[in-house]
Order: sequence, then C-alpha cells, then structure tokens
Amino acid sequence: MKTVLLVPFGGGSLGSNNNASIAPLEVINFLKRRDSVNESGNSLSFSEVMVPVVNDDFSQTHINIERFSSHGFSVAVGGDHSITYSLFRGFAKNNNDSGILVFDAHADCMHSFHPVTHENFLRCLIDEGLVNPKNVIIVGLRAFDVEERDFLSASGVKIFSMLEISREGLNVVCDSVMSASRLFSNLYISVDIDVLDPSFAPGTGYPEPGGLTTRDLLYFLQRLKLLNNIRCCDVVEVDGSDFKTVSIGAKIVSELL
Ligand SMILES: [Mn+2]
Repeated sequence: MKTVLLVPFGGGSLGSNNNASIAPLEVINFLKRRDSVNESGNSLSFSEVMVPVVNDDFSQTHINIERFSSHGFSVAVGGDHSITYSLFRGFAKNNNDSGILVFDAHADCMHSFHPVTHENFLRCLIDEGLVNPKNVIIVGLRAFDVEERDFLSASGVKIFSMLEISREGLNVVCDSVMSASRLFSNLYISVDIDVLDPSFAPGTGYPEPGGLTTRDLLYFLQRLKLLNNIRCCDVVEVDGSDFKTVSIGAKIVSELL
C-alpha cells in the first residue's frame, strides 16, 4: 500500500501561509470523498502517516520530517515549501544520484540560512551539497529576485519558465522536461500549488498571475508519472481554508498516487 505523509507545518511560510498547516487534513479528507480511481485508472488505496510537527520548534520539526521521509513514502502533503528541504534530505539519504523537479512560480533560492523557509529551501539543498544543481529542474517559474536570477544563471539548474511554455507550447516543453528528468537515477517531484494561475488556485501564500492551468499541470504530471525513475512527490503551499485550492490539491495528489 502506498504511503501518504501528512506534514501540517506552516511555520516556514514566514506568516504568509499559516493555513498551510491545516491543508494536509483538508486535502486528505477531500480525497477520501472522491472516486476511488484516478484519471489514469489507478486505484487510490493508501495509508496516511501524520508527521508530528512543533510549530514553534523548527529544528525538531525538520528532524521529524527527515526521519519519516527516510522510511519512504509516495506522496507528502504540506505544509509550506520549507518541508521539502527535509523531505528531500530523508529521500536522498537512501537514493543515490537523486534529482528534484520543482513546479513553482518562484525560485525559492534566496540566500541560504537556517531555519530553512519556503523562500530558500532549494538554495539550501544546493548550497549544502544535498543535491547536484545539474539534477535540479524548475518548471513554471515566473517571479524571482535579482539575487535568485544571478544564483540560478551561475548554478546549472535547468529552468523551464512560463515565458518558455507560452512561447514554445506545452507539449514541446514537456518533452524537454521529460528528457531532463530521465537523466538521474531517482526523481523527486515537488509541486508548489502557486505554479497554477491564481484564477485556479487562489489559496496560497504568494499568488502570482500568469501561471499554468490546472489541466496543464495535470498533463505534465500524468506524463511524468510514466517515468521509471519517479520515486516520491509532494504537494505544498495549499491554504487549507480555501475550498477551491484544497480541491485542486486533492486532485493533484490523486493523480500522483
Ligand atoms: Mn515554492
């Protein structure tokens, strides 16, 4: 049976998405009310594991997340994007030559410091040598700081921006994302719900106009699911108080299972 990790931690959102902490239960409850088969015809049988988080103790929380992650899981539901730092750490411990594919409007590559936040989780993973920057792919990027732009252009991270998707077309860019994602042994996919346009998913910390449609994202994920090296996924930054966004989060989780 597949394991869904629930990570109810919003402390890494720096106050911008505190309701990310209630999203895991909201998403999983929504998922249980859905049909029991996803679009690809896979039955949705899973067991849930709740990771204990301490909202005023970031370091203990991250220790817990890493420990639970290292036991293996299929999909993790956050929580803010800082949880991906420790989820990936736990994953990479047991999986050599790992890579991470991030769907995100933002780069999350601000200057690295601890405790890690949703503004710098990816920078921390790279700076600390936990992932080779050549094994990092960002899809849907459309908002970043000068510091992030300069860091990324020197880093070797592969970026498929919204600009590129709108110019080249979804299928062409998805082909390139698939080719890039095959190059390492173990693939981790992280979906920040803000990769979607706010007209679809308004409930998130930093909504950014000009994003993917829900259908575009499902197209990417359903193709990526066909790769042999896919191991784990997460879905983060859902505001658990926003019904519309919770329902999309549940749909995404169902397609990732
Ligand atoms: Mn993010």
